[in-house]
Amino acid sequence: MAQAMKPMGASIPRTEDERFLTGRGTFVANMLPRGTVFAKFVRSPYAHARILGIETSRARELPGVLGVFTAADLKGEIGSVFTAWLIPGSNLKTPPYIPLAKDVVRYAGEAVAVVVAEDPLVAEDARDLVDVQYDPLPVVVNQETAMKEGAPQLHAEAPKNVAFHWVNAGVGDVEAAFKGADVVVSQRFVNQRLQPSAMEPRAALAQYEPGTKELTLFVTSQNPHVHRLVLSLILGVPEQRLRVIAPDVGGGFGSKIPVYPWEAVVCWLAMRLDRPVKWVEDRTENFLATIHGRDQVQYVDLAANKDGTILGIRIKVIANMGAYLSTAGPGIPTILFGFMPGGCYAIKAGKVEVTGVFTNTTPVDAYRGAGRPEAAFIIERMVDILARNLKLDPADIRRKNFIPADKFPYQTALGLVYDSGNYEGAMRKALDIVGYEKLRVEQAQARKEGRLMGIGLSTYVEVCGLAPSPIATATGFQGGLWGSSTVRIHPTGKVTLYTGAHPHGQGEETTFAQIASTELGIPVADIDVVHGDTKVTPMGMGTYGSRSTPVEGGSVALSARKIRDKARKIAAHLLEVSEDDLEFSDGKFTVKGVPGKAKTIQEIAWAAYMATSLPKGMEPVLDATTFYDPANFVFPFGTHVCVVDVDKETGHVSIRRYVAVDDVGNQINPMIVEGQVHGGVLQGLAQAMMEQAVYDENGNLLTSNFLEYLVPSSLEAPMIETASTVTPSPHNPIGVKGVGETGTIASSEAYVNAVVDALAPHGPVHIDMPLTSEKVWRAIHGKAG
Ligand code: MCN
Repeated sequence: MAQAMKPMGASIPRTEDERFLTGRGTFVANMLPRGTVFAKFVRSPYAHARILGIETSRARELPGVLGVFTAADLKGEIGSVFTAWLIPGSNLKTPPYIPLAKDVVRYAGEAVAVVVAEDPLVAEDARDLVDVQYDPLPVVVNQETAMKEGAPQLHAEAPKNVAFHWVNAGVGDVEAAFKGADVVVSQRFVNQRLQPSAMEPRAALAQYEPGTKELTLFVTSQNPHVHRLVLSLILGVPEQRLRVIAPDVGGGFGSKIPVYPWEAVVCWLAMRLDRPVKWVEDRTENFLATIHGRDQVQYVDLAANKDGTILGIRIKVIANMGAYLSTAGPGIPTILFGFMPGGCYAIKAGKVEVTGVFTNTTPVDAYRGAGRPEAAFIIERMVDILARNLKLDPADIRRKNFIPADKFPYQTALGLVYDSGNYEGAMRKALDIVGYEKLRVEQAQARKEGRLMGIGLSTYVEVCGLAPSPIATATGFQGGLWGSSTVRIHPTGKVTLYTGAHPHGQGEETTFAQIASTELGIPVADIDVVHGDTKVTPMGMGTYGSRSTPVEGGSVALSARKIRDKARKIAAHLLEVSEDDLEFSDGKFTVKGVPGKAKTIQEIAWAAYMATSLPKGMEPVLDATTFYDPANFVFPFGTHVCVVDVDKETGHVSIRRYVAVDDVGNQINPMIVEGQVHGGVLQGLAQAMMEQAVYDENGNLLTSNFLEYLVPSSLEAPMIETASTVTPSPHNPIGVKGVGETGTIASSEAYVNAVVDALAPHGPVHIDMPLTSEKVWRAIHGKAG
């Protein structure tokens, strides 16, 4: 296919899809080095219990079993995994999370032993022969109950199970705002627990080379360099001898950010047994022992004047952290949540208080949006509740309170500086597309006829592009958050681009090539993007928080520009003109006003490697590396509109229209952007419609398979109409904002607003997610839920 001259902005098909669609991807589960043996973990069926003894002899005796190991065998050779987000001023408690539980288990699914066998099925049989004697302890799964006097205690160092208490007092006087208000509306929300359901569960394969003393771990990771750093610390393996490779990874949605203790165990086993050791979890193990997301109880007050001007917001959150703190766990309900509940509005004062609580449940960490969906949900629901209270139109009240487009950069009451935005522009476009005025007329008619039709708006703003390091470390994050890249032009003019990102479905093998291609004029087809191998890529922080494009992609543009600058010098030297006489376009330096006098970037690459005639003192080759720490986050925004019809008799909700207008700054590949919006919207709708992790009072996860834990299929997916506005970010060299989470952040509240609007004026002010038909039916018929 002919190269589009400006690849940035073109909907080029994803280059990585050929191998994915033809079954040629390389996933850990499919790897089988010679001599591989298989690990299976024995996991506790109890949510809270003392371990009285572990009898392993029957398992050991099974032919083909190489060993059964417990905490006693590890003898402290593997340290605890630790949380990497030590929130300052929060009195954070960090009880140890040891790889194999020793005395007490604290959630159903915690590992107590590991079995290794020549065959995976033998390993499973042996796992079932390990006899663990438990003495069950009282269990608590709900975070509000866990804080009550007399509740079961998980960790001695955390009285009342409080893991931390964090306050964002904001920059305005919130109490004064509430005192001066005409109206205060208040609401309790439950943002339910979700189970990330990536297509590929977790897997790890470790291989040790005694000759070089190098340990290689193939693992389903979103951030292989972070895995290497943490594993080297807890295993004591020197970092330079630990190679982490995250090959193709089948989705993560945040759940493959954390370093899990069992990945360390697999490494230890490979060294101990001197055999490649592989562990692949099945879906039930995935649901029990891979992190969960969300799980907040939120108490919110919003103060306003009679005309709808919002004055202040006050929020108290009780966040369920699960039994232990996962890698980014404490940062989600605090740093990623607690600065955003002011949304798109010029609110003068706000305060957010968060208590993180230990319970006998799977640890909670980042799940697509991670804190920001919980924040957007609050403000967008509260604005609708206020509109209903004041009998104002939901679009009008939003318009009235939007931060005006000419007020950016904008300092918010909760302490962030938004980069750029035009909230009213995005809303106008969405309302035009959906035909808002007409829909309201139709709704009035429907109400007269006794039909339930609802229109829900969500005008969201998100913080993403996770960086910059000084801010990240000031919030207690134990690491810099910058982007990295190496762009290497080979003598033949072909390019290898190494990135610190680790795409696992997002498409950066295509979009990063588009960035480099735009800067260098080299066709996308000549640029290969390499990621995921700590031995060959520059140290990088990975893919999450919709950071790859603004941060890692920003670094790609800067590396390519360094090369272009060097190439310009070589071109001037070879053409015997000054650099100012040169123009660069479509991969060619031409001398202004002298047709035909030119050098292509490929010719310059050759010359740079031959090194026979380079400017005095210049190093050979065209190769540049950049570590890029941007000045600030980026803030994508938009308006989503959901239109629903609700069946009075059954409570069934049908989505009639779903319109998403998103502004992610400049778009590198609009087709990929649209794909991300589609996936994200469906993930947010899934939370609103059906997804929910359910524990019984004994801490058993009732939703431990896909029959019980419902994820949407194409049958539940509505037609999603997408459009965009473009407000570039000034915070990175390519003017981009992230898109990977926008859909999830915007869509749950658009749906809930629509359903609650359909039930108004007689229905309740709020229904907690998921809005199952039963709950909606009960709301219509005035029955308690
Ligand atoms: N893009 C673009 N123009 C922009 C912004 C982004 O063309 N202005 C393109 C990017 O170059 C990239 C894609 O859109 O190809 C997403 O980029 P970005 O917004 O930077 O997000 P990340 O790559 O950092 O991905 C993380 C984000 C998150 S946080 C979750 S969770 C998530 C998501 O991406 N998990 C996913 N999307 C996912 N998609 C798949 N298939 N699988 C997952 O696990």
